[in-house]
Amino acid sequence: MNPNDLAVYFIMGTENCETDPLNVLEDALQAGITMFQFREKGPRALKGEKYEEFARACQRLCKHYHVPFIVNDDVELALKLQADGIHVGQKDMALVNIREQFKGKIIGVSVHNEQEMSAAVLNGADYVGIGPIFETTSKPDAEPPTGVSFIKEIRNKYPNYPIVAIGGITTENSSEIIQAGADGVAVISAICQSSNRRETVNQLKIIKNY
Ligand code: TZP
Ligand code: MG
Repeated sequence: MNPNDLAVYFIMGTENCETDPLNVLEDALQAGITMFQFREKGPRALKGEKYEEFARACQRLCKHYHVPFIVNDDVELALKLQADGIHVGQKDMALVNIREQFKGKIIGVSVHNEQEMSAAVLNGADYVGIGPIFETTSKPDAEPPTGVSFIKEIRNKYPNYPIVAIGGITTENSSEIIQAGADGVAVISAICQSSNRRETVNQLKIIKNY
């Protein structure tokens, strides 16, 4: 995959939005996000037909703006919709099984330590999401924050691997994240809760200067 696609990776589900989620997504796409992850989770998550309809509507928007549409966790939905890719955590379906079913698609994996990182690389992930880097309020069961030093460690070991950092990333700390070696930032609240998404996305999109 092109690591530049990870520059501003927006993740969202209805639970993350105070206004119409499709408006939030379109706003974010217009503002210039480079990748989108459909992550419909939590107590208010849509189910059944409504869930699939919402996913298809998000996918249509992403197609219109030529932004990759990635599905979180749900292998069945990703295959049914022929999404551009899938993102899985450590507790989701094993990477080796997923690769078989997603030939030519993007596969992302969340990693929290070096062991998980080397397993992800070995098993053919196209990119890794590392974090949470900072405290986050968007994922109640998140692991403890690693701090930016973890990005540096991983980048030193894997100089060319596509890495996106996640967890508590804001317009104030995104430059620190990129300087530490990440290809981009994955965010929920920074964009969902922004009152000026164009400005937010511009500020999150740091040009790599190394
Ligand atoms: N995985 C690790 S932290 C996180 C996920 C999905 C939530 C990130 O949300 P925010 O609001 O950008 O901290
Ligand atoms: Mg998961």
